[in-house]
Amino acid sequence: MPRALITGITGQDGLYLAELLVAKGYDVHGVIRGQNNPKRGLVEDLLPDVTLHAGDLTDMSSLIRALRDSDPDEVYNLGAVSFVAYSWENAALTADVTAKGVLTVLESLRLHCGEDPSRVRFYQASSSEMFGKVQETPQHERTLLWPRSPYGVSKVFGHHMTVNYRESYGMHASSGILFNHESPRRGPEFVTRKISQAVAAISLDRADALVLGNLDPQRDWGFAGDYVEAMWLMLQQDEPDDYVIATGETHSIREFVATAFAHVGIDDWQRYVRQDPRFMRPAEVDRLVGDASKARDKLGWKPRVGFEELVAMMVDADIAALEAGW
Ligand code: NDP
Ligand code: GDR
Repeated sequence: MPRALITGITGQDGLYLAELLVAKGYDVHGVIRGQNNPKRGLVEDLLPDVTLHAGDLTDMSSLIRALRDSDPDEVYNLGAVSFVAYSWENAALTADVTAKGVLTVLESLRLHCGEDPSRVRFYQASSSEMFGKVQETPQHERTLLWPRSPYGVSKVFGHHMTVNYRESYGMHASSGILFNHESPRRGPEFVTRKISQAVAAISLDRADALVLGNLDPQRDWGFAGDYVEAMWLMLQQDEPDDYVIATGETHSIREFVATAFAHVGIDDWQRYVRQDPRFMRPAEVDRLVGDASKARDKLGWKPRVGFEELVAMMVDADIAALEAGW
């Protein structure tokens, strides 16, 4: 039975990845932080066979213990301060967790592996935010990185460290440069979930406004369930490598809003939407669209869920949750 250790198991991707690995017959372990993490119950209910280890990306000894106790074949580093807007308010914390945390995991793993550095395979959750002020379109694995936020800068550090540990020590370390991926499990601070929750509430007459920031940015949005499969595929390759994971389609926030309202039969969505400078960012990433042809050719990966299906899935899930009184 293969064993996997996941950091960030309480997050959107951690939950989908853990489900995928359990379904594939893995013995799954997760790192959980905090003395009374409110998401522990969620993980335990959803994934009763998963073993949780107390740990934090800023605490190396906790990671060494988690590695020793789980003895994994594969490590997926998904833990991060992942909300871009928050990263300006907490830049140093973001650097500690999202940047230096990657080095801490890599170094713990290198020590854990001893004589055979490629014994445990490693996945780093890199991001399309590294492309930031994009230097070419669509973005691919060799596109110049130009991050626009403390989060993006931190992800660039983690990405280069992963490549560096692969090149320096021969570790089987791969980096997935994932474009935005969403789901009904997306945190409510991210724009897609904020929209789906508000549209669901408005459609049930339980709210009358949706307050957003900039409606012009464009994102390449896919479904998180599809994207965790790409993470797993990367670690099944003989050679470690870096891969862009994306749909190749881009839509503006405005289009996401219009599609979500249209799904509940509201065409005059403008009457519900207000803009507030509070949600504008000091530097914006205007337009992202990824070229995932390397992943398609080498991993045989392609996305299954399209844009409209994704929007409908999220709005429907939020309507169901409201109706069920969750
Ligand atoms: P989430 O924000 O949903 O999850 C983040 C996870 O990181 C949570 O489990 C959180 O734990 C954990 N975490 C935060 N701080 C620490 C810490 N100090 N020590 C240990 N764990 C910590 O993110 P997603 O699931 O959406 O994303 C997963 C990864 O992929 C992240 O690294 C993100 O930056 C990256 N990424 C995400 C994309 C997306 O579109 N979703 C696209 C590209 C990259 P807790 O519950 O305790 O807060
Ligand atoms: P992003 O996701 O920054 O792309 O990072 P987010 O959903 O937060 O923002 C997307 C775009 O929407 C604009 N926007 C708003 N955003 C939020 N959160 N709230 C608003 O009210 C709002 N109004 C407009 C933003 O300005 C931005 O342009 C996500 C995270 O998951 C990262 O961890 C990951 O690396 C990247 O995706 C790829």
